[in-house]
Amino acid sequence: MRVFIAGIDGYLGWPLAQHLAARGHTVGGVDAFLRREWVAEMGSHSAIPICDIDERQHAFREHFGTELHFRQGDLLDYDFLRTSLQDFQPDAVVHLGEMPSAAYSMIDAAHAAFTQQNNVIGSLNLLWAMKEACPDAHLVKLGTMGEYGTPNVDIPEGFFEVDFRGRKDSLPFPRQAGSFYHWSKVHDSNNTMFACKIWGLRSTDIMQGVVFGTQIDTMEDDPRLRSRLDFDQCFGTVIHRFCCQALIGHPLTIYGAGQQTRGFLPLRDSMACMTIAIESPPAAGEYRVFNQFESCYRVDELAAMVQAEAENLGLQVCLKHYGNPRTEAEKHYYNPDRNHLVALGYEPTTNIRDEIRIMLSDLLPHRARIQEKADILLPDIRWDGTKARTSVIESY
Ligand code: USQ
Repeated sequence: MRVFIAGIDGYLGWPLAQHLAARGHTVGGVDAFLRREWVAEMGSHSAIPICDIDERQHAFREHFGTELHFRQGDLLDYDFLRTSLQDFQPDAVVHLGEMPSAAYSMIDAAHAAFTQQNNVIGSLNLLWAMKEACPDAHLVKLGTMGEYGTPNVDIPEGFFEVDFRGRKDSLPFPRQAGSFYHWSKVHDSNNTMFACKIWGLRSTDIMQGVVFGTQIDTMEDDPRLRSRLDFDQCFGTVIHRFCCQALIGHPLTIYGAGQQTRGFLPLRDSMACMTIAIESPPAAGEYRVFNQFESCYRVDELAAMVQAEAENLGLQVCLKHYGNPRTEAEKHYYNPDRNHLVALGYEPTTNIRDEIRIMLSDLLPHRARIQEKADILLPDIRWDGTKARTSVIESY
């Protein structure tokens, strides 16, 4: 198949390009390198050094014996996007080209507006560009489990049966997102569902949990094939931050009670799941939703697992509870379904402890890079709009 990846230079995009090429697909994509700029704006850098796109293309050719078709540009530039799709003629388009951080979207009015403009209008452009340039292609759209929030009932995959005043229907499950970023994904889902309905586009909307990990099999030990790994308060997700903190002797920053529960997924499983979606497209006009995660964990359980694995490496690790900069439920019910991918053949590949161990040993040589940025580890972006660095809560 010909697969076009929007956001091909990112944490997920770069390994996905490799994973698909290794399976014999032709891969192309676009990127405006904004992720590199946002992390720099946070005063940080990737813990794992990454190459520029020229070197990445070179390594790609060497390893997979084929070209990575790449163009630099922004999804907000409609003509660029439509022409890129027109020229590449994809069978599938994977949309990873959005601003992915909840915290970044909560900094101030400008960052909230940027997030929604970038994500919602970029995705809308992609829908129109696909309609005009490749209407039969399958859109694999990266959404987030965070669209659903943390309701006090089970979470189905996108839709649920409603029986109301004697009539029944299958309706979108209510969305209760927890940041302006997560709401941007809800708006995308609505627009995608509508485009499938009116134009006959086909789409898989992936509600993905928090992805973690440093490796997929194609990377072998070539540093040019490695993906980025962030640890700042915006672009570092919780397991990544805990692993980086453990390596430099910083307390693991559990926000609040630490009983917040989320779905988590190793990077290699994320690749496998997106590939399953790509290789089993829906019918024209169909909009389907996959919940994509391996297992659910509480934040304090993750901290304990990182601590145990780091101590096996001879490191001393302490866990601390900090005032939660976010407005979120710290103790809640969480029971999402994930049956659609399993029905199509998804089998979890690794266990989380093994993956944490691999991450720690991959990050170990880069301790100095993490240490260099140790002063940006404690968050100061708060959901209430104020800005003050959080501190330890002794009462937990
Ligand atoms: N957390 C801590 N300490 C930290 C960092 C985070 O306790 O140092 C807690 C947060 O309060 C939250 C949980 O860990 O309860 C997860 O936070 P996160 O930053 O790892 O993930 P989140 O903000 O939810 O966003 C990430 C990705 C986003 C994706 C989402 C999937 O950045 O792109 O959409 O995970 S999900 O969480 O299922 O919505």
